Amino acid sequence: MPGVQRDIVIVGAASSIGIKPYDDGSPRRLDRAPRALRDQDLVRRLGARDIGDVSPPAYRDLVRPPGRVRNEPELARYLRTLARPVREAAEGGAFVLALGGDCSSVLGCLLGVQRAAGRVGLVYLDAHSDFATPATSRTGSAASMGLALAVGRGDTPLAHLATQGPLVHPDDAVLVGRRDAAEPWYGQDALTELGVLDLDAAALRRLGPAAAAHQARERVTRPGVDGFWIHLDADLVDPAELPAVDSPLAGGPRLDDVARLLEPLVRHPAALGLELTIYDPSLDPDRHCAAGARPGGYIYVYGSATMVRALLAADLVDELLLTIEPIILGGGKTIFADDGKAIPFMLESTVKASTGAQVCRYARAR
Ligand SMILES: [Mn+2]
Repeated sequence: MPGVQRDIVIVGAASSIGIKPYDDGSPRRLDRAPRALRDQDLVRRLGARDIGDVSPPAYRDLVRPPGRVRNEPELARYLRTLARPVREAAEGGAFVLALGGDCSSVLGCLLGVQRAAGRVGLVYLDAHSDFATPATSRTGSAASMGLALAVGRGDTPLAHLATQGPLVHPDDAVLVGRRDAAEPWYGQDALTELGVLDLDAAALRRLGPAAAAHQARERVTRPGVDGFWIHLDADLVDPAELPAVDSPLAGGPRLDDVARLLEPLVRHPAALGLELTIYDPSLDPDRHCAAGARPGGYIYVYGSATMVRALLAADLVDELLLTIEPIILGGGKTIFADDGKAIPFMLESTVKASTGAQVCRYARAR
């Protein structure tokens, strides 16, 4: 941003109370994400001021209350608490970087910046619409309703956190990058009906990241809108690059395209801040996903089986990410040379995408 340097304030929204537990019934550990991200030297690299974490009350609704949001009163209390430091930082003119946490933290951030700035717009970057209501959500996770609750949709106090009206008017909101067409319970049918601009994954591919960012920015910087907030769910990034999320969906943009999408947004003077959600360090034991956000940390090479085979033969591969698509008929190429030499790899993690593809990460055993 030429000539303008803004302070960055980092706050940890270290909470998982807005999202369903793991399959074993224990609460998710997204509360560990702010620490894992700070461990990547984030504060120093951004020259930011770190004001620490806002921690939530204990997880109560391990079993979903029928037709309701899990941990509803706890979450309302938590979001109001999170809003305070966000408001203070925004009032001081800083760009707020909130490290989540689950997607419900967008509501606390919006509450904070709305109090500081007035009428706020919202750019919601997510693989999912998060437009379910407590009545229609499959999980009872407020995280599956983040955008809906922000624009006042749903019969719950969480849709009415602001003193008057919704946190964001639907006309001031844009959803970018959703690819959840096969999962109608995210409430996507109501997006256009309510007036939210819906730039889905196909639109994002067609426009390219720079033009999509431009359209989103037009929407949230119209006269009368005093500033805007950016929500970034880590699951926007293709799971081949960033598998450490709870509901991965194949077919997303790569990290460098996400950076191209973000840059014109975060650099705009009306940008109030950004919250990063859903990154789960317990699905990323060696922190390679966290490190992926770090320039120079890794070199990623995408290529055909032939290219992978050549790199493997030269023993230049530290890690293999294989996206395995189920097929009924057909063949394939082997990625290993047929010289009989073993190159040992260990399976580190495996994530099933909603399309049925299996994303497996192997590390070279040395
Ligand atoms: Mn999502």
